[in-house]
Amino acid sequence: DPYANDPPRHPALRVNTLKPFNAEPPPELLAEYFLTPNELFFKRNHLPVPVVDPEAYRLCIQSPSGQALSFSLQDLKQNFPKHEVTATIQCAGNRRAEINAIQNTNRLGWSIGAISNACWGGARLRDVLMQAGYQPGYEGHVSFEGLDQDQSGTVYGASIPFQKAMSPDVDVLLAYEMNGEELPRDHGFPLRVIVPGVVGARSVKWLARITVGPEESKSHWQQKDYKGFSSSVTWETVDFSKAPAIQEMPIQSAITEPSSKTSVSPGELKVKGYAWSGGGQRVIRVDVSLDGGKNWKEATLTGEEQLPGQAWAWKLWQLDAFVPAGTKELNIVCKAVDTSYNVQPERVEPLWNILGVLNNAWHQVRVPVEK
Ligand code: MTE
Ligand code: MO
Repeated sequence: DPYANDPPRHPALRVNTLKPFNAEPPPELLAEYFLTPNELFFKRNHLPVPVVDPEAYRLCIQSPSGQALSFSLQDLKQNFPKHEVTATIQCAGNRRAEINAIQNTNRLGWSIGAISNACWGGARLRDVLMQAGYQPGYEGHVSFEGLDQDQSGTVYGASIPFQKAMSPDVDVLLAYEMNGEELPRDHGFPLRVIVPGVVGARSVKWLARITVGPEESKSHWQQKDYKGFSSSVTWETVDFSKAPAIQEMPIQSAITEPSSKTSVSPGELKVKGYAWSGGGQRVIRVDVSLDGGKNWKEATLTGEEQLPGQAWAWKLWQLDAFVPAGTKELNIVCKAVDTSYNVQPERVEPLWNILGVLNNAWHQVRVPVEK
């Protein structure tokens, strides 16, 4: 069993698949913490978790002249300033369950928990690339390879534009810490990439190798997955070369409380959730409706203040609502707005796509009201 060495996991996680391990925290725990505790942070693995000896570990980087450079963990911790960034990671498949309910994509049916937030600590990728001899001002891509592999030896890989990797404003990290602790095995021990504001798939875990070149990563996950298509595109007609790889993600929000599995009583009601936007765009407002979108109220946002264009972390939100006696059912809806006034689309149906990615429709929770 290639998964025999996977680490132990928290029992509260809702498991999507065991091998590879894919699991999300239940909604009511998700919005309890601005920084998601490491053991509750969602886990998205395509392959078995590799066993890595931190002493023997080396990060390989190809220099501009083609020389193979290698860095130990010690090098990365001692020779580069430690930088901390609070950043939310969201999987492109977050909320795929709502897409699957329209027509099954036969891919992981994530609910609203394929998203979590942490404070990451590590060396800036920019500093390491400069040390390796790279200078800003090149149009290519930075490709990452993981140490996780399938039985044929295929490793996980992804890439980001070189400009993003080198940007002093984007805070791309080679992280060895998560919420002040050593990076857990499920999250990439001993070293992972964190690309703030960008789809989770690019934040490569168990980082083995970095290469710089004119092309994007040749990996399946860069070329044949994590791309967005029109609803009309089928597996017979799809042309993967036609769509760009997802990088920054669109404005998103969801209701974590009350859950659709409960009922509520008339009187005071707390509605809670999260909101986040890609590319460092700040969430400026979350609107909440209890009647399916006829009447709206503004929620109160909480979270860390981050610089404009560097709002990498989600906001948690809360609305203190009142449910009048005699109400039969609540149809709670939320939608967020970011600093560019990007808003979430109302309906999920037009967002349906073969990969089941990028669902950011208004989130809806229906709950019965007790007498
Ligand atoms: N990196 C490696 N090496 N292997 C993987 O399977 N999954 C990616 C990304 N990095 C993955 C990876 C995907 S699709 C996501 S959404 C994030 O890791 C999830 O990060 P997490 O498990 O720390 O939440
Ligand atoms: Mo993902």
